Amino acid sequence: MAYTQAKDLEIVEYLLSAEKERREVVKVTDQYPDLTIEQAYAIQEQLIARKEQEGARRIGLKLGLTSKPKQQMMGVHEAIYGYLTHDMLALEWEGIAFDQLIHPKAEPEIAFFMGEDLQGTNVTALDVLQATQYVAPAIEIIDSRYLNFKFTLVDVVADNCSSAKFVIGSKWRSPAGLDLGNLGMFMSKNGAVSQVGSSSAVLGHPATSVAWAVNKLGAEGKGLKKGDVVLSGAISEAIAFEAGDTIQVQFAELGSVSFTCK
Ligand code: OOG
Repeated sequence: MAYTQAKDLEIVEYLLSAEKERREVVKVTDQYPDLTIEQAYAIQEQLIARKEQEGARRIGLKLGLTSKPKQQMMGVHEAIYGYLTHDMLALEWEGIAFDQLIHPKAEPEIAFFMGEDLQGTNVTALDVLQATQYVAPAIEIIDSRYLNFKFTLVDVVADNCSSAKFVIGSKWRSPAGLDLGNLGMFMSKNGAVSQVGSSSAVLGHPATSVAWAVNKLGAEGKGLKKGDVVLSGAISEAIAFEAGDTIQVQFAELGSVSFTCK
């Protein structure tokens, strides 16, 4: 079927109902193969606007596909971004309820807390670091609404980049004095190490990843606001988890973050 803008709200409802009813759905491009990336971002924006109508508040941004292996896996050369809303933030000690999710996976990330507004189209990693008040260890829980977690770049953008939940560790640090471009980390599941990596996997430096997103937003006349949180992108492969599993991410210098799935 040919895509027209008139289909946007239908697609938004399709994705939102999959999320609410916790079921996988066939990807959007199966029905609209001609959907473009720009149209997918427009759908994402309407999806978030719809959540805002239902009481959600935007609290920041998340980056995706920021590592070369993940881009190669998808056959793309670009990162993607989506929005974080207040209801995605899970507290470390509360845990994550499995029965609210479809087929969740955990990713190790570095979170940035903005100490200043940041907007523009020539923003550098250094600008990002100067506008960042704190960085902290984080775990993003992605939960694609698509069947078997399989999709094209366009599909995942429309689905707000698989965003579902995130957990932030309690140790927040100023980025000054940290070698944020090369922090070692490991992610374990139930005490067994599953992934090992370095923050350099995120476009060479997580601040480069945040700068990329700011420049993308800047081209749309948008930007980050003081107080926003930004998840800068996965450092390693995502790992699947189920009820009863505990996931922990331990960073050099930044400390650790963990959650248990109930
Ligand atoms: C897309 C989102 C991936 C990341 O940090 O790479 C992502 C996916 O579902 O794989 O959040």
